[in-house]
Amino acid sequence: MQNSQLGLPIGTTLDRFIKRKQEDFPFATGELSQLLRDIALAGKIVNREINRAGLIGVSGAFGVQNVQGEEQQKLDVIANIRFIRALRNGGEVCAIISEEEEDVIDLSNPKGRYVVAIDPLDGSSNIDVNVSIGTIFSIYRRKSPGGGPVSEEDVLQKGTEQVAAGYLLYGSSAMMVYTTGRGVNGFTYETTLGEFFLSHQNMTIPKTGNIYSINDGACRSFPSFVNDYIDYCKDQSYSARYIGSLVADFHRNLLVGGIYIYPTSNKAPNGKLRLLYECNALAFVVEQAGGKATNGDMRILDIQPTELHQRVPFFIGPKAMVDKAESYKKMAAKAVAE
Ligand code: P6P
Repeated sequence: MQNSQLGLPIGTTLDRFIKRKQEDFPFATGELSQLLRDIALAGKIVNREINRAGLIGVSGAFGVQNVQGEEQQKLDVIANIRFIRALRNGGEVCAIISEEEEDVIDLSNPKGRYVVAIDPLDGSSNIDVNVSIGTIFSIYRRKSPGGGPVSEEDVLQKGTEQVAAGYLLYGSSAMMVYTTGRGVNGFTYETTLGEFFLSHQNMTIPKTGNIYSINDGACRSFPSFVNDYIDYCKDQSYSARYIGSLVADFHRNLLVGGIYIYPTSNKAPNGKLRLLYECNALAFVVEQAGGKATNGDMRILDIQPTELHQRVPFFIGPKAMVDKAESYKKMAAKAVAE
């Protein structure tokens, strides 16, 4: 073995990266850095629970439906508790919007400058079949003056107001991917050291791709333009890849190029995915990686939320692929107008 191979650098930890990037923000006071660390810590804990779910009796349904009318899995509840506790104890957050909570959680923290919208465990129906799942988070600044209760203006903010966003992926390896508006970076969890290490620096989505991700089983009730686009993908011999776990599907498409679509359907007249704690975060990440995210008509980040658990149709991927899908909507509208 050459000397040069002895003591190879182990790379940059998430903590060191956050601190280094904080220096890019001259007026940063370290609170956002601490908040990102709090999220990473909760992610480590949830990852541990997921990895041993089958052994400690926390797989399977919890036996309660959440506000969405979806069957809560035990790990949904555990992840929700873990992230709320980490954010509350971290002291940087004044309010939390969670998929698993009907109302905003006001932490009554006068010092909390940030609002966090989170899907604690997305894709949890896949837990028992050992398919990758994830956590999705958005971070906003509090708008109203500190000290009083949080207000609607703090909670229903456009995606353009995000100061940071990202996801944790509990997959073949656990990862944390996030942006603070200056590019996207990915960190892989080294379990023996209990640290996230920088593994994917300045992530950019390919200009195009040959993967399309959509639940084709629902195509009978898709808008016609969506089926026209799916036919186009088939004519191009694209690959259909759909795991049924948004974070896993998005992460793959971010790395190799592909479009993910959750359109309106009979079962989901406004689409299924939630604007505040699923779509806005991934839209921020994909735009920072050079991609695009719309509801089929307008930029996701420009949508003014009107309710906490608002759903939107979701088209996300390389700009060229999203534009192509939208061109079929425009053609369909033109045909109707003529
Ligand atoms: P369907 C999981 O419930 C989720 O929110 C996403 O992770 C996933 O992409 C989608 O729903 C799957 O929904 O209707 O295709 O089963």
